[in-house]
Amino acid sequence: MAEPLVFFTNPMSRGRIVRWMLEEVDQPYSTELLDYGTTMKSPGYLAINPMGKVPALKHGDTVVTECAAICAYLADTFPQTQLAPAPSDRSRGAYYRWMFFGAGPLEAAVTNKSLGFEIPTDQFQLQGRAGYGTLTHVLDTLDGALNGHDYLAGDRFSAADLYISAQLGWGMQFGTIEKRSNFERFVALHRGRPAAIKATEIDDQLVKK
Ligand SMILES: N[C@@H](CCC(=O)N[C@@H](CS)C(=O)NCC(=O)O)C(=O)O
Repeated sequence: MAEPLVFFTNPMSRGRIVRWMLEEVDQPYSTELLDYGTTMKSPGYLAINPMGKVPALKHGDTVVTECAAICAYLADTFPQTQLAPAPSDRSRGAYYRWMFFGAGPLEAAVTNKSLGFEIPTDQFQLQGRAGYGTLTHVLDTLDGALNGHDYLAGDRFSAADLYISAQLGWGMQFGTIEKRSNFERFVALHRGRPAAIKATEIDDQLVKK
């Protein structure tokens, strides 16, 4: 019998990324809703994620936290979905590259901007020490990768497209990422997928409750 998938989230969180991925893999899962500051910091949940943050995924006895890791885990656990290039496929390199770029430089640069902290473009020493350089460098790099391309790894949709398009979409919506034509095209393309639409509907309904 298949081991149960349990998804810990709050509908107003990065958990939306994982909900989209869960809908892509199309396996049954149950959702445990957690509230900020209360159940998210309860001893029971801290035993699952000592960070007291969502999202988290439990698959049988396996716990995975961090959006990118959960997406990668689901893609590898359900290879029939073809949401990650196979290990023997050379586009696995690009897949890793952009998954880690999203979880590292992009996430850090955008979070810092949302907190009102940006590395000045004339502070070359600081740029050298910060893994992301500047937000502009990060966005220019992504813009270049997306220019003329619908997919970041190979010629089909992967978890890297999901993860990066979710981040770009949110960033542009909340004003932490400037709107650029390549970003808008990429986000519109992938967020129009049936699984993305369904995931958004589920979380929007949960927010209304
Ligand atoms: N690096 C984590 C970030 C998780 C995170 O910061 N989640 C926020 C919601 S978007 C959270 O749970 N905040 C509650 C808190 O820290 O108390 C990931 O990628 O999953």
